[in-house]
Amino acid sequence: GNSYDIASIEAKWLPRWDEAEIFAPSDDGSKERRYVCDMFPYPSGDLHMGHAEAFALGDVVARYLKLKGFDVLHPVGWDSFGLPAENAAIKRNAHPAEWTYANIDTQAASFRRYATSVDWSRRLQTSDPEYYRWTQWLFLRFYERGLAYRKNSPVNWCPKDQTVLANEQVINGACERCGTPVTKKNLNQWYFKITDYADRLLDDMAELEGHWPERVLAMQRNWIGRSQGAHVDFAIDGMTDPETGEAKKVTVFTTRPDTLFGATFFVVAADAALSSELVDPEHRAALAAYQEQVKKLSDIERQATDREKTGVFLGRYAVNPINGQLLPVWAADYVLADYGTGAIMAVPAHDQRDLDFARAFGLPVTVVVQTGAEDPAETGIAAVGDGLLVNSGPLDGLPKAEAIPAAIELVAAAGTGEATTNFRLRDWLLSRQRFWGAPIPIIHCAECGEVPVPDDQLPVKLPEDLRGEQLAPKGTSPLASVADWVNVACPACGGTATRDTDTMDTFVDSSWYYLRYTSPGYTEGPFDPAAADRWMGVDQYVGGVEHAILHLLYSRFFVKVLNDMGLLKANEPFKALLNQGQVLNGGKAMSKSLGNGVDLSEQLSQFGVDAVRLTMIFASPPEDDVDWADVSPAGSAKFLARAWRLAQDVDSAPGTDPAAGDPALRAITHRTVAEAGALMDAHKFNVVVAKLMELVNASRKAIDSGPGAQDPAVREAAAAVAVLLSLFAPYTAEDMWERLGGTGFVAQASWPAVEESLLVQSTVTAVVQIQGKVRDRLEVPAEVTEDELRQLALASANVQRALDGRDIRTVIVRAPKLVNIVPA
Ligand code: ANZ
Ligand code: ZN
Repeated sequence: GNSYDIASIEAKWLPRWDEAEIFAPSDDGSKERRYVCDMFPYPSGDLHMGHAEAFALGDVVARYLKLKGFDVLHPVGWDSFGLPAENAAIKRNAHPAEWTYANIDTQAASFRRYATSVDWSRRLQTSDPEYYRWTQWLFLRFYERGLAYRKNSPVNWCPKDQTVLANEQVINGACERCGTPVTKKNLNQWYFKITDYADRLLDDMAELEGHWPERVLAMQRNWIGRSQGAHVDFAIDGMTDPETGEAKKVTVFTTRPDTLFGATFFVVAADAALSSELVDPEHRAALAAYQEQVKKLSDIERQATDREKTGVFLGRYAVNPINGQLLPVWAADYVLADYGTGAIMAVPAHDQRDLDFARAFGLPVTVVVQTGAEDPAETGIAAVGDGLLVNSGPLDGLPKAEAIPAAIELVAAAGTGEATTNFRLRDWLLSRQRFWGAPIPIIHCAECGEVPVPDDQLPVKLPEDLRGEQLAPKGTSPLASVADWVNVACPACGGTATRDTDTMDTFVDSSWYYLRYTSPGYTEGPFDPAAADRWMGVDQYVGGVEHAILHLLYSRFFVKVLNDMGLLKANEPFKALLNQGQVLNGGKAMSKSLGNGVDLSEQLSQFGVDAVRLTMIFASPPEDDVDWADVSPAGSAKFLARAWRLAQDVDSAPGTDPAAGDPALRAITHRTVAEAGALMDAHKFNVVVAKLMELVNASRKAIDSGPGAQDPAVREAAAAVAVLLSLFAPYTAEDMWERLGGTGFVAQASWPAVEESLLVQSTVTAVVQIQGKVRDRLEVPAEVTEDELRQLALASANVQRALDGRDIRTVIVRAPKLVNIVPA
């Protein structure tokens, strides 16, 4: 029919695409490869508006590269382990797999309907045993290399979810998932030694510069937090180390060894074992009480600069190695147990936190750098700037930059210190006391200790019969209660042993899924190294900025380890990263509590998939937020109908030579295609849509009041619209393509060829006057610059003749239309 009915167009094409499966890459080397990957979704409920935005963007990139002739890998999968599934299972007395796989089915159907150009044959789910077998295999390879280890230490504990959390999962002191304030608990936990890679994770960011959003790079840099400084040893007066028999030593980390002479007291982290070790009997009770208080605080709260300083004197004195001065030793919460050495020399004149503490407890303040600032003891403002050293013996007179190495040399010569680099990055805590994750493939044997599960016994599968209350958090993993799962023979000695009952953080699963996509059925390893080398790194990764730290850093770590293992040539997982903006409603993030959620499936039913996709893309540049209250999917649908009608109206035979067509429309078509290509490369997708709208208007005008529907230029324009539109609105474009007699599916078409001769800029007539009298008329490009036009005017034979050798006083240029020459 001749009316645009998107519902029937969708119903017509979806099954045909499904059947044709045109989005699998050939992977035969006949074309250059490109890998476009969307961050895979978590299967909670159906797809939402945020997914619609992200997947539209990834799909536009993938479809564009395919039209441009690349062999494109664009896969799909699900990040399907995790707490929400477990919580849902507890509530519904079900197994987490039931909820998970039902949601995946729902999302997969929506995904197909959304017309994403993905290769369904590579689909994966991280909770499939065939997948987590290899997650466990990777864990064991890390373990063999000493990159996975277990230690007892204070960890972030969510009292509600009854599980540990990585530092990255604690947001402003609260559990990322449920918002409950996080506490500390001493537990035996598994870690990945990501700190071994801190330097490389930082230095290799140079390769990503310009291809990743700068703010993401900045966040990673800050998270890794490399700082150069020194370790300096302080002896504790009157205390001997029982092990060495020598004086007890405590090492501090400082970035300002130049201020050693300004140290007036010494602080150890209240929650570090060290403070209990150092405290004298008289102050033990006070310390214990203080420690109880500190336990309740998050690291963020502890470091907040505006908090009142608290602490306890430990009854001891540390000896400053540079001048022998005795410094009172305090325990306080503003020093963190797991940063540096957990102990500091306090220099109140030049460090604000130390100054606040000194003022709270009446400790002395000694200025050692003359910064020009007023006395910190008076103003309460630490002098952090540059200056020359004073009160510092051999360092006096040196500027800070020279005093730092000089001070390090002094302590090094005395054997009491050395230069060092410190990182903020901590090892990755990966064990979770929860059920719905990959079990850690380790067996604990009283005789043999930790014994890896042999590779040929992988996967260590989750029991299938736990449900409901049996999964409820109890502080230990629910797996611990399944006796016939836990008790096994030791693979080494055959004696009775028990399985590790923790599961892995789901960020382990998502650290390598993009590698599995390159060879999803591979049975010899997590991925076929040859396939991974063909496709990696990902040319365009698309996903939310909420993953700026955790997921991206962990994936980068995994790739570097795999590279070191010789399994992978790539050194970085994602060559380019695009962070889509959020979809808001009324200027605010959609949320249940605000009641401003917009249901994706309702939008799709009301306006059609194409209109929703187009609206997402047209609303803003990809990185910017889209406010759904400000956009018009109805307007998008109207435009799509207009585009679609062009193809209906074309009235020339397929295959007619466009060269015979209207030159003006042809020029617009070819210019649009050329500009669209450049804009796509620059990720200005919204501007491409605007250009496309102009082309549709020009084509409509050509039909209605121009050369008419039989002109071959109209057919050419409509075909270009169909191909370009297929990036954003695949259903409408496909239907146009069919009507125009295109071969195959529009997604298999080529990006339209641009005839350079048609790109010649349009010209205008410039008038050249001498003293107001017209002397010449020049045909010049509409985009001519003032300089160019001046040159052209002065070079004109008519102008030269009229000037007749006279000097020129001034030339007034109004590009592109007028030049006025005033002779001397
Ligand atoms: C003396 C000093 C004097 C310091 C001065 C700073 C300024 P970044 O740059 O973040 O690495 N520090 C060391 N370990 C700490 C811990 N566990 N908890 C809290 N603070 C700690 O910071 C390094 C500086 O932070 C170190 O240098 C130390 O204070 C403090 F004018 O040493 B400084
Ligand atoms: Zn054993």
